[in-house]
Amino acid sequence: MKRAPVSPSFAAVILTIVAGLAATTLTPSQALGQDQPKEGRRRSTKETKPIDLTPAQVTELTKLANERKLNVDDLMAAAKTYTPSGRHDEYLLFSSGGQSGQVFVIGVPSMRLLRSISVFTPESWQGYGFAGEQDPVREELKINGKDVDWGDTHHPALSETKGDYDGQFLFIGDKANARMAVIDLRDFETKQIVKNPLTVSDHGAAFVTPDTDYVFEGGQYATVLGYGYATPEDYKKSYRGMVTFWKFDRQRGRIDTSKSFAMELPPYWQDLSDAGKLASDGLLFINSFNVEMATGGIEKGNPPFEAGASKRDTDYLHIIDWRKAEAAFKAGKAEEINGFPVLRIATSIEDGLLYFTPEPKSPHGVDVTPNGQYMVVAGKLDPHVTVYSAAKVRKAIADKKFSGADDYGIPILDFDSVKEAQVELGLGPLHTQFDDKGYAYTSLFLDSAVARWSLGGDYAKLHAEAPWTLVTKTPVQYNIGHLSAAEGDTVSPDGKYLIAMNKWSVDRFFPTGPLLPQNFQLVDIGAPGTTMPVLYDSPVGVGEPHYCQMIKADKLKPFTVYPEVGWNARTQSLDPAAPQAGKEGVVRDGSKVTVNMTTIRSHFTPEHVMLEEGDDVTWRITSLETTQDATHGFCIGGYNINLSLEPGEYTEVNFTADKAGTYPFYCTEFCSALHLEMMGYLHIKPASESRGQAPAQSPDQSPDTQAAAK
Ligand code: K7E
Ligand code: CUA
Repeated sequence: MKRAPVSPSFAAVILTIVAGLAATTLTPSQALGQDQPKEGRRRSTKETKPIDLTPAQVTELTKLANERKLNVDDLMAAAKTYTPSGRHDEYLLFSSGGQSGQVFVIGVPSMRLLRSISVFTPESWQGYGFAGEQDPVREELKINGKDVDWGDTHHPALSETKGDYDGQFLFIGDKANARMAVIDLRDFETKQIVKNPLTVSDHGAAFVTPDTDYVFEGGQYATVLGYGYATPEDYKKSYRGMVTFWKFDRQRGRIDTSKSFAMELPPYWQDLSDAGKLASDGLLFINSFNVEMATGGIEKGNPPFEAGASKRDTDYLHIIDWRKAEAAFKAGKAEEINGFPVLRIATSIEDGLLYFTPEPKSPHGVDVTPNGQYMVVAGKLDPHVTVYSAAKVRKAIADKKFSGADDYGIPILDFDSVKEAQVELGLGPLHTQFDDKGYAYTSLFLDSAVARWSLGGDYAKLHAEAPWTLVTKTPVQYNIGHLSAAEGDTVSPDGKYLIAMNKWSVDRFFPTGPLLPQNFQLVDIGAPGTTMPVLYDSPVGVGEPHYCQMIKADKLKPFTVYPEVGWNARTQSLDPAAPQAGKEGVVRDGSKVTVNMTTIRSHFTPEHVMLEEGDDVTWRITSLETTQDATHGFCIGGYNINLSLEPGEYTEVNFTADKAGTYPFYCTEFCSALHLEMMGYLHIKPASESRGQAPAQSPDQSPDTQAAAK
């Protein structure tokens, strides 16, 4: 093989670099990269003065656009979304991660993925669930003693103060396993997972009350509450739905299960939910379908669930007075099921906690307008959205305007007495969001479109259109599920941007085999009227997200490094057990061994750890780093251990040293120029040697003879 000659210019560059290095004496910390990067290196020093394109630049831009086959709309879209290096996004999107069990954080308008937050699925980059055999994450993920190491995340809920996002916490439900997670937005990490003791799966989770007093979790598929058993023949009698009110302790940043309770509901399939606010404060709305109580059985010649559950023209919108329910719970009116307090249906009727009203037809989303005056229900099989008035609901309850009661005796509010409007939008309406101009936006699954329509009442003065009318539709690609406008489910939406969360991407991207990514489309909703263009397609190839929420980025105040060296991220406090610099070492108490380790670029202390086979090991590591982004990893091969040690963080690992040998451990983040040298050895002395014998290595166990035997 012939070697390409080095060009004279390349040689010159190398000579210059070498000469430069020789002329500069690097300090040890420079050599290790421990100094903070210079300001100029950290932030773009890009020109931000107003521009005025010269004719030559216009010509150049036009040429470029034509070469890349971009039209004027494309250029405008690029200008609205392109985010120069070093510039931060205006909004953050917290998206459910569907079957990945995670949450994704995405910048808007750039649509750049900023990070994934591990929630229900162990994930090695974050060291989530890889801290040895008793990792508290893995323990928390167990259900009835089984490892359930994944989730189906659907609905993230940012914590709210007075109905507005406050940027402190994020909650998300696991539909597959009826769990709720609490994420602390100081470090974007999951702090708590609670398992619902009543039901197997859920769907109306997570939603919060306007001050985040409660995070509620509505069910979906009815079961026998508390993991009971009954055949389909006993469906009406034994199966039940539920909604659980998880009490949130903001001070501790945890759900307080001892102050949480649930309400028993009929075995309709409860679906999406929303908490009332302002005009509807104190109420909670939950959709349902399958009020037919179909039990399927296609294998016996019965109509399948999908047909049986769609027979009737209306289902029931559940209206719950959660403050009254809280009072009933505090008054001791709940009964325990599987150790969890539940308000029975009879109590709900007696105390006036629960009312129904008809809603057409197999509804999906219920969404409360920013002023709290209206609830918008989208019926999957109805081309309309139905708008209910909170004032009319309250009046109908007070006046006992009932059209009857359901099979369980729950009063049904007369539809015409609570209905405000019905707006025809198109096929397959699912979910609704709002902006600051008096418009609502509804996703149309079957039409593959986002519908903009005008609200009435107090909103009518904000826009030029007649109230309660369709204004325009923008096609999206394809089969949109949820949508999310900037702060579009709060008391003060921002408008500007909307995300269409499309289930199918079909031809939008290069096909990645038969499994294709989802397509998040950024839609410009800044201009009123009929202009509502799609600006950008962003593939999401890591799970099927359902809902996402978009928060103004400046509301978040995350740590850039942990506040103190030795910080325990699980407790969000300085941990007294964290090893300190100068006090590293191995402490032995019989076969219980504690390794006290610190780390800073580019070494671990100690570098050799001597253990004995069978030792019960507690390995504690403190990162002494205080520099932003100076993250180290720590892995031990063969022991399923990997940590992410962010600056200042302390973590503990537990395992049994049951396989003797000499194991390199190393840093798994490329942290510095001498990252590859950032390693050490774990020596686990065989038990036989400890007993003073020679290692029992028979010749036929050597790798060579094993290979020869094959
Ligand atoms: Cu419509 Cu789970 Cu909110 Cu999916 S759900 S789309
Ligand atoms: Cu620390 Cu690489």
